[in-house]
Amino acid sequence: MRGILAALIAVAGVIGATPSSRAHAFLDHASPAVGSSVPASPPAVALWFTQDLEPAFSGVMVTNEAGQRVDLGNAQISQGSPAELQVGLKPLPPGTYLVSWHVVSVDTHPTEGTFTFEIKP
Ligand SMILES: [Cu+2]
Repeated sequence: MRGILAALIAVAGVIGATPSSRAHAFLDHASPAVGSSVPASPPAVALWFTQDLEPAFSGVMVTNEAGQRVDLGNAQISQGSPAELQVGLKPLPPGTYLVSWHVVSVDTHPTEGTFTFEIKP
């Protein structure tokens, strides 16, 4: 038992010493900000992740309350900013919008999530 415990502590020590090797691409922040209200239709949604992204397997979609897509379908990793994903938006009326993202980080780990923002009336 004591041997197993020692081994576990040794493994934990190795993992703790190399945090970058176990990091995945999680959403760091976004514009419009997660859960925020904005006064006018933004031209695009931008998402910044905690790790660089694999362009071929990363995307983002924006839908309105009726579930209809309102983005321009042009999601792309920003040039010179490999941890930033952007997608253009149609001119939008006031309402609540759902941003759904899925990305694969350069360490090949997939992550996904959603958040909403509101355009005020
Ligand atoms: Cu990872």
